[in-house]
Amino acid sequence: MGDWLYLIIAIAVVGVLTLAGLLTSGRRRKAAPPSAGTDVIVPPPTEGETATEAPPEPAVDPATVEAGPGAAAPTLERPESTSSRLVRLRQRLSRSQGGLGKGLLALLSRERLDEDTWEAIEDTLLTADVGVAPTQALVEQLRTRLRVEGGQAPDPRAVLREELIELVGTDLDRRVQVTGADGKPGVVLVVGVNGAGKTTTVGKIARILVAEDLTVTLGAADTFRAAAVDQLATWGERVGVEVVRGPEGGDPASVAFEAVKHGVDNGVDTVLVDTAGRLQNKAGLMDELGKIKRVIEKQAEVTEVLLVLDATTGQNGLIQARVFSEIVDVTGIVLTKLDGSAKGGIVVQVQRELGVPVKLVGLGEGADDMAPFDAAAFVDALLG
Ligand SMILES: Nc1nc2c(ncn2[C@@H]2O[C@H](COP(=O)(O)OP(=O)(O)OP(=O)(O)O)[C@@H](O)[C@H]2O)c(=O)[nH]1
Ligand SMILES: [Mg+2]
Repeated sequence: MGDWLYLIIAIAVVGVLTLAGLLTSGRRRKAAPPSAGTDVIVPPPTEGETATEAPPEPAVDPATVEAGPGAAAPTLERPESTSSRLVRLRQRLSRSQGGLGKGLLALLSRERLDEDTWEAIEDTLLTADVGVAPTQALVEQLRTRLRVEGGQAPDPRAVLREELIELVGTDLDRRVQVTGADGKPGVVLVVGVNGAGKTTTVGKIARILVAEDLTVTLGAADTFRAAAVDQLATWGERVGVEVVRGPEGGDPASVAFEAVKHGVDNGVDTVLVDTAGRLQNKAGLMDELGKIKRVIEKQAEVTEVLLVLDATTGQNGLIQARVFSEIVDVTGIVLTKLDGSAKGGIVVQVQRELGVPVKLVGLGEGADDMAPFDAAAFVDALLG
């Protein structure tokens, strides 16, 4: 009798476990699309490969496409929709940059715009990193337009808004080129100095693209630190995006090459390539960046080179910008950490310096805290 009881209990336990297993794997299948959330491991380069710019061989073998931890993630996150993100981030921009706008407005609204007041306006602009030449040009414009010549006094707010929008620029193409031609993916290369926010930017852009129903592959071409690859992999896993990675200390150009090859072979819309942080004065590392771009272009055109600049670094950011643009032909700027800096004027300076538009702004550490840059929206946030 006792034996029977044990047998029945054993059968019941096995039955429940099997059922539970079926349910969880069923849920997993539903949560992760077949190609999503996997890591693609680039085989270590063969001898001598790093020294040449020949496309790394062999191509990713299907056997090396492993199910990464992402495949086991029970649910994928749904990135925030564009409309709700923009409303939220405009408020945040207002919070960090509002002081500048309000300060200027208060000065311009004084009864008498005397020399002291104009000087204070100039100081306010310079403090916000607008830069000397743009500040002088703006003050000159404001002086002319706000001069009371009989009749009615012009509205300082309207004039300031117009002039600021003009200064930030409305005729620049700020779209990020994320799709390619001839059925190939768009390739976005993300570069910048250490800690500027590159990996975060890659992750945030991936989420924006996923929210827009584009397919994405990430290339972890920061091979210096294992942690860097894991950081990117986590971003990918959360939204079911594949990450192509290489061995630690491996050749970043081969990882970039394999990522783009993987994107081409699988017909994805966009390949985003994260790179290691590098100081602009380290020639070897800067050369490596040039190589990464050239090697990618054996597979597909690099449609966008985004330079990530930390808005809190001020003038130093401008020096970086100049050197990076000489090496890789920067096509757009991502200004990060604007939430932690009142110096939004850097937008004006860096665009002048490079002749390249600010295309995206980072406004927080949250996963969806990135917005496309728009001159009018920026100025409106400034003026509150
Ligand atoms: N507040 C704020 N923090 C940000 C923003 N963007 C990035 N960060 C933070 O900045 C830190 C560095 O970001 P990473 O993306 O790791 O920077 P990185 O350029 O990839 O760094 P390296 O790979 O080490 O060169 C992280 O703590 C991010 O959360 C932003 O827009 N606002
Ligand atoms: Mg990084």
